[in-house]
Amino acid sequence: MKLSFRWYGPEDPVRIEYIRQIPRMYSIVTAVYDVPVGEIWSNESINMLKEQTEAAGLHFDVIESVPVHENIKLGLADRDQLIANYCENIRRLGKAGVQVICYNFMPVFDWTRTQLDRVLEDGSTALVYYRDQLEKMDPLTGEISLPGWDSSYKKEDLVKLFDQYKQVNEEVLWQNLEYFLQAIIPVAEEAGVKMAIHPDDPPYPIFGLPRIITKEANLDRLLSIVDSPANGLTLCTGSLGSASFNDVARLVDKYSAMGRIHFIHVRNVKLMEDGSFEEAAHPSEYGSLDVYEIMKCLHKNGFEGYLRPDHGRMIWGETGKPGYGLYDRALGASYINGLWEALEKSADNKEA
Ligand code: DNO
Repeated sequence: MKLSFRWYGPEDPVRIEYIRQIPRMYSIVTAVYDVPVGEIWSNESINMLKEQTEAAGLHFDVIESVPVHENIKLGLADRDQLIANYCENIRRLGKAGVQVICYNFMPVFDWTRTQLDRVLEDGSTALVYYRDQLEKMDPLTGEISLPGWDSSYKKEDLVKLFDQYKQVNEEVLWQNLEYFLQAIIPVAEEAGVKMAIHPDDPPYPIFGLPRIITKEANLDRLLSIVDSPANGLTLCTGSLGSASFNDVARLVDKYSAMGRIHFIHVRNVKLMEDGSFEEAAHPSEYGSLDVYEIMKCLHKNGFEGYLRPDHGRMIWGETGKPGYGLYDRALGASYINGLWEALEKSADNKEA
């Protein structure tokens, strides 16, 4: 397991030097943010990030994300050009030594929450998704956007996009994903890069938009579209775990045994009866996921991919990007390190 941490580049209030001080930290997870979605990343920007990362003593191995332009997801006429740009980004990143590229195929909205600063019992604040709040949200106002997203839309864009997506049901979205994968996976193979799709968060359609990277049958389908190690998963425990139909530990076991998890986001989530959920501190007892069991499955299957602690709460007075502060994510990393050491040592004991 290679421990990693998301860093939003020099603009991130969390300094890379601080990330380095987290025990066992190995790689940065970052992206080029100065280029609109769909365009080619300059070698200069890529190399600058690489240099900054390496100067801090960390690896530049994981990109999250190279975002997919909506016209690719919609299957519009200019998709071939956009896919060609995407392929060029894969090549450039491969050349810079990048091992894994995370991306998603969610129409319009990336991960979605209804409140970013819900005060929990201990005074920390967390991101939450409450059904009753969701029902009151109007996606067309342009007010829904999260500070961790790679892209955001203006009101006019949204009205147009919602209209265009009227033609795209789940099956059409699958076809568009298939078209995309058939084009990019051979390029990734050649560039020595592993593509790792992020599941939809939450893992079901919202605001009438289709979502397909949601559950086991669909993950199987995704992996079978191009049966290559370069076509893999970012297994996000919190995203898949925010629906009770997903048994996350079992999915981790299954796909890590197949060698198809290249990147895993570990966080805990507390599910409510009505399908609402709250993001929770990483340890198992705070949420609905058995994080020990998840780590055990990775360990048993000899997981050598990248793992990052995912969203944290805001604690100790920290302010910044909701979900992406330093402190609680660092606590998450330490907890994960502790579980991993225990797993390593108990395996040694069994062998002895
Ligand atoms: C949320 C993140 C996602 C993820 C994208 C991948 O915190 O995990 O925004 O980066 O879905 O493309």
